[in-house]
Amino acid sequence: MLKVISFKICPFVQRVTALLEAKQIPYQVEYISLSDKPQWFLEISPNGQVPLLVTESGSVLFESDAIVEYLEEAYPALQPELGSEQRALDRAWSYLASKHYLVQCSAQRSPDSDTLVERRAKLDSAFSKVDLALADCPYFNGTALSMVDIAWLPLLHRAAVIEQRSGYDFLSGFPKVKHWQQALLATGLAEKSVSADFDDRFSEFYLSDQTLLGRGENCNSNESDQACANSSCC
Ligand SMILES: N[C@@H](CCC(=O)N[C@@H](CS)C(=O)NCC(=O)O)C(=O)O
Repeated sequence: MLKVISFKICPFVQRVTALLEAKQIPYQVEYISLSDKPQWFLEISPNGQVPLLVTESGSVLFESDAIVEYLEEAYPALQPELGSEQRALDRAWSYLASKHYLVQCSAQRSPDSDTLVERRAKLDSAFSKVDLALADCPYFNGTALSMVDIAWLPLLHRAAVIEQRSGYDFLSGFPKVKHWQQALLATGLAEKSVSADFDDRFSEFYLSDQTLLGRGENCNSNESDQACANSSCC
């Protein structure tokens, strides 16, 4: 059986597990601590990072882009009918998502509002581009789930957890992305592709009292909307 070496709140891992779930490919998960990487992991991971995918033949694949391409080629494709151009476009839109995983991580960890505004601007530029590219269909390529949906899922899932737990909406101003987020969450792939304690582990790290969002001092949270409307903070 395939095995994924994982860290619980890693978005690059979630892209891989979401694809495995979407394709209904059985797999095992082994979690490691990134602050105390086990020796066996360092020996098999060329970049010292998760995710790793151990294939049925025992090869160790690394780099999430390479892993999802392998899964798309080696197992029945999500959209087998796509031509080369569309596949290239899908890879490019997927790249726009994964390039922003760490941007989102750092925005979520913002210690103060100036930092959040600055980091959010980078995320907004990606969300605004994809908002323009989305049609009125539930998923990126229409009614069938695509590789692009899988790549954006970690960003949209994290935005949902942040909104649910802090009231702050990273997707405000992007109505089509918001619809897309709801359609993707409705598939159940977000929960299935993370551990049962994901929301708590994620919140412990991103919504601690060291972060602006964790302290509830942000300006578009539900609780602070009224206060912010009456002050110069936003
Ligand atoms: N380019 C890598 C990035 C993966 C990555 O950044 N993983 C993080 C966790 S989210 C990691 O393993 N960090 C540990 C480290 O860099 O030492 C990929 O796409 O797989």
